[in-house]
Parts: sequence; structure tokens; C-alpha cells
Amino acid sequence: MNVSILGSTGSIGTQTLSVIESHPDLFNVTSLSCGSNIDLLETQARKFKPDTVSVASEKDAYDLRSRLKDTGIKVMSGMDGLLSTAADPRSDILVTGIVGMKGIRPTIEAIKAEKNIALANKETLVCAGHIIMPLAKEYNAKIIPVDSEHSAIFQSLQGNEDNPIKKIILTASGGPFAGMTRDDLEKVTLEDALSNPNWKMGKKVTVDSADMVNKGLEVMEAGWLFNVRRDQIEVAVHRQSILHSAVEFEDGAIIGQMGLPDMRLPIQYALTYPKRLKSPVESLDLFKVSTLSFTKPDLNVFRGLSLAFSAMDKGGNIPTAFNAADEAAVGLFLQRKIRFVEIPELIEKAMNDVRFIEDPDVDEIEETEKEAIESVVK
Ligand code: MN3
Repeated sequence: MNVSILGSTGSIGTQTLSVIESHPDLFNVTSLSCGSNIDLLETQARKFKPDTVSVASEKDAYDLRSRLKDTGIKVMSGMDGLLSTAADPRSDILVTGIVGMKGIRPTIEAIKAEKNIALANKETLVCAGHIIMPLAKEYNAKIIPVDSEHSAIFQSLQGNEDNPIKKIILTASGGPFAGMTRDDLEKVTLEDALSNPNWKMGKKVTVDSADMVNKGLEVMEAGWLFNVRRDQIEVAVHRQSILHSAVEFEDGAIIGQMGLPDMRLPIQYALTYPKRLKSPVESLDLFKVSTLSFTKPDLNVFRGLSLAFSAMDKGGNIPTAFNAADEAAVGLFLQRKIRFVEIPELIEKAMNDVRFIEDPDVDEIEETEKEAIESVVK
């Protein structure tokens, strides 16, 4: 199977390549793209020998072209590079490990080129689910979720495609601040927010996990992926991160997927679906875990999650405003320019500030992104 990866030097990208490496006879890498980590991209290119690689800036591309000139690998840049990675004529599946709304257009291109999508870019469905889902149906492209929760739900649905979902139980580790009050949150620092006890992820996702905005994005994503309403999605704080999410069916059966928290399992499943192959992931010892706990998140403390539910209710371009404002606000927080508790405040402000568009196309989604960012930074 031929694989292309958007975001090959990030957390999902590097773990995807580690899965690919463990099955050398099964996978072949045809194109890789990243933002600006050209040192790692060069190493990956030499190891996996793709036809093309692509980076964000033309300056980096120029540099990388001279470094890779002995290899014959084509080096591209910018949105053109992302689009050609996505629509790579040789690839069968595109892994969208890129962070941000720049993942939307390449995903659309890949679907139109009839690739399957191993979806790890949250923004694609949060902002453009109304475009992506019908398009995937039209081009018969499979969208296989990589995110651990959505993968767990997807896995739980196998063999149950015709059975209606009663509800989805979306689990959340709760991050470093689970159980805290609003007053506690007032005092947390950047260092506190960057210490997720269970999952190793990029900085933006780690902050999003700490304030549960990430869970909010996942709620919206789940709505599109599994065609469920907001009242069919229940978020459960599950500190052990062992049950990765579950589905309840009409008869009351709850089917879920358990395992140690290791992204290589959902990544591999997305690549080998519907097959399950050997993996380097450690076995879960239930006796060691012994107890699993589930609590309801406090929506008054974790405002980001309640704002996500309201963005889902409003629909149109409001989820885009939610997402873009969060991205901008987290950026400010990472630069120590705002406090942690200001992130949801700025998201709410942007959701109110943007012009409402009922059924936005990609241009309008991008305009909304700009409006939301302006609302946050001004
Ligand atoms: Mn997740």
C-alpha cells in the first residue's frame, strides 16, 4: 500500500512512519510534507525514499532541494506542495497529520482523487464536515479516523453498520486539570498546561486537552463522522485513558475499544483497516490497571467544552470561528501573552464577532478564520 503523509515531522506523522517501518513489506511511502522541520524531513526522505517531499516555505524548499539533490526526490512548497502530496497519483491513502485549517483543501483534493483518508486533522471535519462528508460519499473515499477516540468508535461500529447508534461515549483523559475549580484554573501556568499525564502530543493539542477544547473539537468531529446529534454524544472523563471511547446501541449494549494509550494502534488500524496486524504496542494488563473510573466533566469549569456544544448547535461557520479563535488564543497563551482562562473567553468573543454564514464554502471558511483571528488578537 502506498501512503502519503501531510505533517510527517509532527507527532502523528512520526508515529505513522514508525508503524510503516514495522511493516516494511506492506507499505511504501510516496510523498511526505511538513512545515519547517527540514532536518527531520531530510532524514525521513533518505530513509523512506518518497517521490516528492514538500515544505511550507519556498526558502526551505530551496535549501532542501540542494541537500537532496543526490536522491532525485522532487521538493515542493506551500499550498501547491500540500495539494500535490494529497493528490499524489501513486498513493492509496493520505494520512492528514497536519495541524490547522490548511488541512482542509488538501483533504478535499485527496478525496476528489479517490484516495482514502486516514484522518488526523481535526479542522477538516470541524470546519468543513458539511463539505467533506458528502464529497467522500460521492467519490467513494473512505474516511478512517486516526484520533484515538474516533478510531475506538469506528472500531466499535465494525459489523454494526446497519444498527442505529443510541449514543456515543467519548472519553477524555481530563488532562492535568481534571477536578479543578474555576478558581484553580485562574492560577495555572503554561508549564502546568503542557504536562499531559497520559498522552504525548504536540503543544497546541496538549493545551487544547488541558482546557478540554480538544474534546469539544472531537465532539463536533464525531457528529460528522458518525452522523449523531449533540444529545447523542456523552463526554466522560476517564483518567486512566484505557477505554478509548464506546458506542451504545439500541439494545443497551455498549461496545468500546480498550488498550494502553498509544497512537500507533489507531494509526496502524487506519492503514490496515479492516485487518488487524501485529503491532509494537504493548499489551494492556487489566490486572495492573485494576480500576477504571468515569466522571462527568464540569462544563462550568471547562468552558471550552460547553462552547463547543453551542458551536455545534449553531452550525454553519461558527465551529470554524471556535476553532480559529482557539488556535489564535493558544498561540498567545504559548507566548505567555494571555492567561489560560482567557482562551475560552476569546473563543466565545470570536463566536459572537464573526458574521454568521449558514452553509460556508471553503473560501468563506477561510474568511471566517481571518475574522475570528482578528477578533482574538485585537
Ligand atoms: Mn483524541
